[in-house]
Amino acid sequence: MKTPIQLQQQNLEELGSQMPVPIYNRTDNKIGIVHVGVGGFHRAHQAYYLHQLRQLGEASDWGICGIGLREADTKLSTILKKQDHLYTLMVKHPDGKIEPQVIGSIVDFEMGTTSPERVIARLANADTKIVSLTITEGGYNFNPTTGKFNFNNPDIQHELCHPKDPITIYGFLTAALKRRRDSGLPAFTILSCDNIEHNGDMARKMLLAFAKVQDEDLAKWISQEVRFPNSMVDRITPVTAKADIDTLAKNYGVADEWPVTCEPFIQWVVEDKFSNGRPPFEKVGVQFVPDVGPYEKMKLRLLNAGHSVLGILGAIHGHSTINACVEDEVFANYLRAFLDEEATSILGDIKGINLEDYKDSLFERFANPNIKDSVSRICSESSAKLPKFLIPTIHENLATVGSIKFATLVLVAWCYYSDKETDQNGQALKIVDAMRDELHHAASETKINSLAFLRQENLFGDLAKNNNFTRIYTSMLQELYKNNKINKLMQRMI
Ligand code: CS2
Repeated sequence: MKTPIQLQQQNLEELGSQMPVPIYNRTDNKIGIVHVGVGGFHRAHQAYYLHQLRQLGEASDWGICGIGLREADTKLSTILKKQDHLYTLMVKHPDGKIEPQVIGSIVDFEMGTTSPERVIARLANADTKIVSLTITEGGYNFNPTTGKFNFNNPDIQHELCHPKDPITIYGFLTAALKRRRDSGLPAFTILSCDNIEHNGDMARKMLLAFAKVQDEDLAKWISQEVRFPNSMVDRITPVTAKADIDTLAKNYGVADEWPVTCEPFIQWVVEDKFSNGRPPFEKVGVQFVPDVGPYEKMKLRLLNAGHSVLGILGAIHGHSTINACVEDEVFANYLRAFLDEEATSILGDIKGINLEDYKDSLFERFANPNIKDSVSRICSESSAKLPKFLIPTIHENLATVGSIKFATLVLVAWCYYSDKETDQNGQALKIVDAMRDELHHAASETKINSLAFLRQENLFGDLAKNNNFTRIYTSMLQELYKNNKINKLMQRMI
């Protein structure tokens, strides 16, 4: 094998014979977007949209500076620096075709853990017009049941006492917005791109809750000047595997230490309310609508919830990928039943969307065998995801006396998953969850009290007190704990 070419600006011309590369000038453009939480998803989604615009000769004032606020971001920061912030996006088609291309829209990166002042300065820079976020469902720091800001978080306590030493997104945003206000600069837009219903409204509510305690006047200025568009984002982006890095080196002669893989599908629906301008994203297919609510709800309650249904049930059954789950007829039928009987009825009509077609397309996307999206990625941080993707559907169906059984079995399986931490064949599960210990502790009391897992009110609300729910939950739980196979329980229900 020829030595692969290092992915770097100076090698772009040479790499251009292997795959499409940026044809725009990356050195003299302004940084108009600061993005917090650069993971695979941001690189496959927003950064890709921007890259497409720049390839068209547009948006030269909208370079992206990535920001990492967690130690764990150090690795990507180091790799991106080495690669002049270039990376390869490998779009994987269901027929096995891979379309790689080099993305150049990220032009800088700063770490809040080691260089907080540089991060604040970047956010407070006059060129910064949008601060976008993919800080994950858990990053918003609110109690899922009460919807209130969690002031007990020790990092939040720290930054409230030491505003000059921020740790979380809230400390950094208020420090930067204060600096902008004091120097007469306009505010930036805060654009949430996380899988949370009304994500922009949520970001606003949480930031204002924090800012009010820190500085009442600043909170007032933020509430008047900062716009928080809601947005619905979509592109399945699995965790990069070593095999992807090897494929790039072997088949395309490119040495990229952290490429991103994704499906061909991409969607972004945004409310057109920006404080300080925006790139002409509509030119590359972004939809601007007055109210994102119905689109967000559809995506979260069908796609994301669908993922969780397959993920949690699949994990304890022993499936390791999402495509393996939908290839299994029992799982596919079960998912369809959940979507049709429990998730669709609460959505109502959505302008321009045929929900039957949308659900069909989910099956095609989940079945992409080339993506190999892992069940463990889907199950990771379930304590932040299920209260947004699945549990509200149960509450809404309980209120209207709709069906709840398909979603309930997922909670039962989640209890088993958290208790045993193995699948039903005794294989250890890879559990990644900020609440892993609490979940395990609560679930392990199930033997003594069948409702023990549900007593975590911050996750489940008052489900433990709802007899219509607990009746179904308890009988399913007993079946599963008798070691009946999950697919047999599922089969009986469809
Ligand atoms: C997934 C999402 O994390 C999850 O559980 O459902 O990451 C999903 O792949 C994306 O939201 C797709 O847009």
